[in-house]
Amino acid sequence: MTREIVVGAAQLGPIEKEHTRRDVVDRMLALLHRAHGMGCDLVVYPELALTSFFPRWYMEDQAEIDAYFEPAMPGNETQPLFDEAKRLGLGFSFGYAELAEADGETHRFNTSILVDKAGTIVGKYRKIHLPGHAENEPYREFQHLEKRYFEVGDLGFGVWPALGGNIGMCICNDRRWPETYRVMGLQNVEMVLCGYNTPVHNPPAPEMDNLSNFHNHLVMQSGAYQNGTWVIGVAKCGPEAGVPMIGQSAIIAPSGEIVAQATSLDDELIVAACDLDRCAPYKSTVFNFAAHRRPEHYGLIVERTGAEPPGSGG
Ligand code: CDV
Repeated sequence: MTREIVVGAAQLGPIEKEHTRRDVVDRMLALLHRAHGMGCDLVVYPELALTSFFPRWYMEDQAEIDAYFEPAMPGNETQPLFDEAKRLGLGFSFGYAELAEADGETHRFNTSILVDKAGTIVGKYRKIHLPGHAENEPYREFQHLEKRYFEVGDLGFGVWPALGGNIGMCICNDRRWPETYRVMGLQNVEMVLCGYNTPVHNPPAPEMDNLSNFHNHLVMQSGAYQNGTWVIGVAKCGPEAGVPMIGQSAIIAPSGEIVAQATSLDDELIVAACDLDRCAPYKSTVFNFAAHRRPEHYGLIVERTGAEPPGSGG
């Protein structure tokens, strides 16, 4: 018997400032229903799925900023998604801006959750690789202020037993870093869920703009193959607030091959039956970590030269 998870990658098109949570949840429910009709077990939505990608705007007023955050999950607006997914027997995952209270202090994270078929949140991840900058940079056509609005995630890259497999999460920029997949690979991950908001244009490095789609797939396909895992990459895409963002959401097999890919820049569901047993041949041969990986010989402890790499980030 195969260990199969039928996955729906639920790409979202643009969400504008004036769209309410209710508007967005209605769109997510429409994709959920389509996924149910196609026999899905799990529906994966993008990073910061509930609102427009607000780090593109410089804001100083904390109340204005906090209007993009969720103080509770589920909250009033997201409860219908939890209820309907549970009624239909579907697991799901999505990203949101999390307002968390701990030890009398307020924290803000770029977060994603994994919800099982019973409607229970079984996994939470807080984005670690926050791209962009913390201060207004007026030279940019649009800002990327994740470093202003979020703290670095404090939960590590977890892997959870769920839906019959080992499932991990990362968020957008995390997918560009090999450590992301490897840390989960070392925990025997079989499926990595990754939502993203990626503008076509990168203000500090415009010469890379025409490679945006290529780099998106390059990193996820490499991460899948090098760790023998499925990777589900899901975009929020299209011209949002006038900023074009890439789509090409993809379901990627442990071979590194793309088995399903979105073709629009709008709300779209792509579906694939993901056999988790396709991970084992990679994990037990080419990427058998115990047999072949030699971290003790990698020379990780090096004397610092004092030279810092050029540039301050993207
Ligand atoms: N949301 C993101 O993390 N976006 C980055 C952009 C800024 C490059 C990404 O890596 O896609």
